[in-house]
Amino acid sequence: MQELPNRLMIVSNRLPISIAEQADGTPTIKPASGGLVTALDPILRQARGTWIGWSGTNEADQTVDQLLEHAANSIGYSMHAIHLSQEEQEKFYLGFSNEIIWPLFHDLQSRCNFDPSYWTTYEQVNRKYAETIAQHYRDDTYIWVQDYQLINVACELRQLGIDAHIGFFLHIPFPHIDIFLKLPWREQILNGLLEYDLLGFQTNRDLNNFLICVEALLPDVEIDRSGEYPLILHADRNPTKVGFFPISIDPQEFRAAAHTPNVDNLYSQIREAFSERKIILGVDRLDYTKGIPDRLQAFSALLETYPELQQKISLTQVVVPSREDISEYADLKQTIQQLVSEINGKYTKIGWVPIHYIFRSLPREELLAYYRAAHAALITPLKDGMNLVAKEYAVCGPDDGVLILSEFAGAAMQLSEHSLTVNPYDINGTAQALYNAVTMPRLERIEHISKLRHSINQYDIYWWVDTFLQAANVKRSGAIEQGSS
Ligand code: GDG
Repeated sequence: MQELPNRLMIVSNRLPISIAEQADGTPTIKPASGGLVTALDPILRQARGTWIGWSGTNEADQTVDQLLEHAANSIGYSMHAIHLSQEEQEKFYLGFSNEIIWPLFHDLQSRCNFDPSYWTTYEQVNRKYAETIAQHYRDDTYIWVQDYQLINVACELRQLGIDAHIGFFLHIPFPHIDIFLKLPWREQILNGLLEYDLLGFQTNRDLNNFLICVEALLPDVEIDRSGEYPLILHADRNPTKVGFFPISIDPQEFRAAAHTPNVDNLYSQIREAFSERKIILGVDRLDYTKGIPDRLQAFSALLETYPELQQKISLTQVVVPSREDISEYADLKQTIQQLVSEINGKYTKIGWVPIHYIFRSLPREELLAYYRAAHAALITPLKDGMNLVAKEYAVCGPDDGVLILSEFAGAAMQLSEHSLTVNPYDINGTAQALYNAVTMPRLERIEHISKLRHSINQYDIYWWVDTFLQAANVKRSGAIEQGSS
């Protein structure tokens, strides 16, 4: 029997760090926060872990390697940086990843730019990741690759002769076959995915879409559905196990962080500024998948249809800048700004502005204070892998808050029964859901939010990590169980 893995290596597009300057100007590494890092941190420490990803700096900047080496002791596991040239950042990250896979997998094929040179660079950069993995990998390492930028990593590793156990988790949706077929590199992408031993999707719908594509496009493979997880069998390589593993948050940590004296103070300031008005909250990265313009129009339709709500309700929309180097994103920013000013121009009255628009990343404490102050969260992506904001609001928001959620967010699979679900393309339907949210009896609201919390407590981020690693036959310590397939 071959030597079995007992180390864990996480591979993601970006390393979970940011580089900050100290008071004297020297650069230093700051570990990033966030659900994925928090959940993986203890496992990486136990399993002599390694994290591989792009540092976010330019190719020539070698100081990051030294900084990472020094930081390893305080972080508790090692990190290794991938260096990307300007051209690679443009064609791999902005190009293939974010002008092809991202829009296509979110059902927005008209936004794709199928530039053939993007694929070559995508392959080349995935090879770069594989080469770095190969340098730091040992026979007993389990390699867990994250997300759509790195689909081809297992394929590249196999070509380097690495016969490791490799898992992959797709954080974004997997599209319906009618959309997937448009991809000029559809066979390469499917074959690339089948080089993994375990593939994880966010929802059952994504998993089924994937299986349908495999059956239609790769007639030589067979799917065995007899076990807990479907197995894709190939003639000439290891079987691929597939499953869905909805990602989540650490609800205890969020609740505690939302109730510190600093957040209490910010919360009071927000409540005072809005006096008795109800706050509806939207929080998104700047992205055309998030449905922000449609949402603004729905809010406008609410004010038009129910004028009695004017001056009694406000929308606070936080938009975090993202990918502005891509023209689609720069255009979206303009569209949002224009809609906000049109709606505010039309409805503002003395002492009341209908939309409070925040275009920047808020400090976490302020975001949590907004969650607590919001009567309802309006989360209406056109399509979303999961949407963690929905879970964060349900946990941190008021005990009688309301979640309004797009039926096309992965989170709806778990949370739709106790939220008001909407078709985000239906402006009047979303306006009606908003009306229902502000008029819903308090007891009903309390009951719904407590059921949402119960579900999120049960299926938290630790459940996600455990379930994936169990499916991979990896124990929490990182060791692959003896005798497992
Ligand atoms: C991808 C998939 C999937 C937002 N604004 C601020 C801020 N945030 C934080 C939120 C939340 C995170 O950013 C956003 O997570 P989402 O899940 O909503 O969306 P994506 O970034 O698109 O993530 C998605 C996810 O991967 C995980 O698998 O759910 O479907 O697209 O945690 O709290 N944080 C701070 N200030 C802000 O202004 N500090």
